[in-house]
Amino acid sequence: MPADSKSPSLVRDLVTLQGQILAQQARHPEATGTLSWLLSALSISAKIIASHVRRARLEDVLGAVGSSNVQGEQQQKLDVIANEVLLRTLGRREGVAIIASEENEEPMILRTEKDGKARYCVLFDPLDGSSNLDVCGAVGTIFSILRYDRRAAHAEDSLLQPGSSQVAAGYILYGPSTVFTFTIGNGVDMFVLDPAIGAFVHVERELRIPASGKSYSVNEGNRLGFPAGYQAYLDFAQNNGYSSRYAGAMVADVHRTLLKGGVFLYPPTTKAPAGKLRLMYEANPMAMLVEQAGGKALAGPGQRILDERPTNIHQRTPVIIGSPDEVDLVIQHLQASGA
Ligand code: P6P
Repeated sequence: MPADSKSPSLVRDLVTLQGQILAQQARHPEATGTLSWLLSALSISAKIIASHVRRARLEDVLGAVGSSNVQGEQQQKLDVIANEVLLRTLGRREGVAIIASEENEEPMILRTEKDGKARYCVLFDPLDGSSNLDVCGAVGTIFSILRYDRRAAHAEDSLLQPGSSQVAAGYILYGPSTVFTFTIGNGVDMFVLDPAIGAFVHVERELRIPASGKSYSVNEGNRLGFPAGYQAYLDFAQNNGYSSRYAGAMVADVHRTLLKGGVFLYPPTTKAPAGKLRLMYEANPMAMLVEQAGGKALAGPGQRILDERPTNIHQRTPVIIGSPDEVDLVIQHLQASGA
């Protein structure tokens, strides 16, 4: 029965993630539903991971598991759990050909062109910013979806596509609430998990990032290792009343930048000359989201992140991402210093 004007507003206006996925599929008559199934697997994974994050201290799954991942970073127990959850839920979807995770050196080839319905590759960082867990800080999952390239000489070559080829991208932020933000290339939608009904409820439709915002987000502990142009930009920002906000988790910092405006930076440093953040499953998905919301995402002057042709699924890139006016200001300082 349709909700009428006397229904409680939640019922009247309730749009869930599942509903939005099906509504977007309905707008594409040629769609087979494979992408919808894939997105619903990500939604279920998000709910499971969120429940583990909420109960981490209680279930004593905090702290390092004693091993380290392909990045040489100490794996937190929840990294491993989140990785397993995603591998299992996505692995069951017949449309998924290949899965690549920050936590695994090699991609997992689940299906090939012989398996008829193998249509997509999914890359993800299962628990971005996981070191925040011990101090109850925000963490997140970042995902990127590419078409499986049946013509690729080797299955994993399907993964080495530029970010502009992404079919969909998004993140889940596990903070005071659990937020699911994604795009399939026609705008950005944001949902918040309502634990009372176990569904992600639509809260932002076709989200637009503010054109500007006097806020920058960078680890200033690395400042002395930044190229001169970045240091000149920080001098400019600090002399012009900018605020500094840094959560130490890309998902939290980019989420705030999307909603409030500003710029998130992870520059090259002397320790990490190519930057720290990974192109395929951190920078590319965030770049697609921010560009879809009207923002900019560059690795440096004239270097659009989504145009980068990858050579390795774990390669890193500098990141300058956020409001168009603010990204332009960073680039102006880099160009003025000859960076
Ligand atoms: P730093 C988390 O480890 C991460 O990969 C991103 O989520 C975050 O933006 C960055 O690294 C933080 O790095 O060097 O400031 O601790």
